Amino acid sequence: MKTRITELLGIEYPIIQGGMAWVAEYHLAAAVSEAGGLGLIGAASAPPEIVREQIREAKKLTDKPIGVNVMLLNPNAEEVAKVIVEEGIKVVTTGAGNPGKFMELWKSAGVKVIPVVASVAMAKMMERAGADAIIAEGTEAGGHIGSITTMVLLPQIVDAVSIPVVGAGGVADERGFAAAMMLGADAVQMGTIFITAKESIVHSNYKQKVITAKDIDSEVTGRSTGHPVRSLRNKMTREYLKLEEEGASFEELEYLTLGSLRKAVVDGDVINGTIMAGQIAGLVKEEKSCEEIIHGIISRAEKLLKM
Ligand code: TUI
Repeated sequence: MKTRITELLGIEYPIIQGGMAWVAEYHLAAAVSEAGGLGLIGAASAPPEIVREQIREAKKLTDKPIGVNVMLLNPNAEEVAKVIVEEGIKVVTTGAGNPGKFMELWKSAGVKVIPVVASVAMAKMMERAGADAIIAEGTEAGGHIGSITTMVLLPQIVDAVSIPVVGAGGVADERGFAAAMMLGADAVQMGTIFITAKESIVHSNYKQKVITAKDIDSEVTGRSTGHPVRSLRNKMTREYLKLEEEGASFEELEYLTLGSLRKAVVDGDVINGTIMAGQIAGLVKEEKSCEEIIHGIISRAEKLLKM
């Protein structure tokens, strides 16, 4: 399946893995790339030397292209940006902000830059700044989110820019994939389904929460802080929302969630930890390998799109 994105990135299938904090480490990234998609290491809040090590480990497992996701709220983002160039990474996705100040560094090193955006205005700004493609992420997505749905965001961004657009938020099977392509996307980005991948190192308690989640089981916390985050409902989200309702300060809320994603992903504490996932978790029913996920979606989507 050839699209502008498969051509741009030199990958077999137009499927990009989300840059999920703690989840997107080298085993998952390498497995997604080996299966023909684009695997990414999520730099999240990791120190630059950890990112370097993750890149090197991924390269031991695959010769195919892998990318790095830079989370722009990370105070180490600048050093991470340099590590990416030093380690010869050729594609970067960014999240939670404007990557403008790193554009020159990356472009002059031949790195393809694909910012995640949640609005048309940001998409246009990124195209002007030299982005090679855009990921349009709807509010259905897990983690840090914007406010409009993939269904309405994606076609509006497709019309507003001429670079390729990747659809994200709410995609976990061939129907979502085909729908995004019909809305004008040249690829999709998926996160939630890869949390449950066999190659994902996420704690089994977390995977089980995703697999057993229903359609209405996610909650958005942090609206009051300007950083809304979607995760599965548990004691943590209830406490957070109660504090927000009581008008708690930014510091108080930050303190509650300090290290909470790690707690869920690494320790399997799905009661006090943060279980970031998209609304599509309700559709994810079993653990599969990255190859089964990607090849299954592509082969079934090819039939749907030929109808
Ligand atoms: O970045 C994500 N998802 C994330 S980042 C993350 S780590 C985190 N944890 C707690 C609080 C905040 C972050 C967990 N999940 N997705 C990509 C994404 N980017 N979604 C929305 C945006 C976005 C939002 C605003 C991109 C640009 C933007 O521009 C605002 C500006 O700077 O003008």
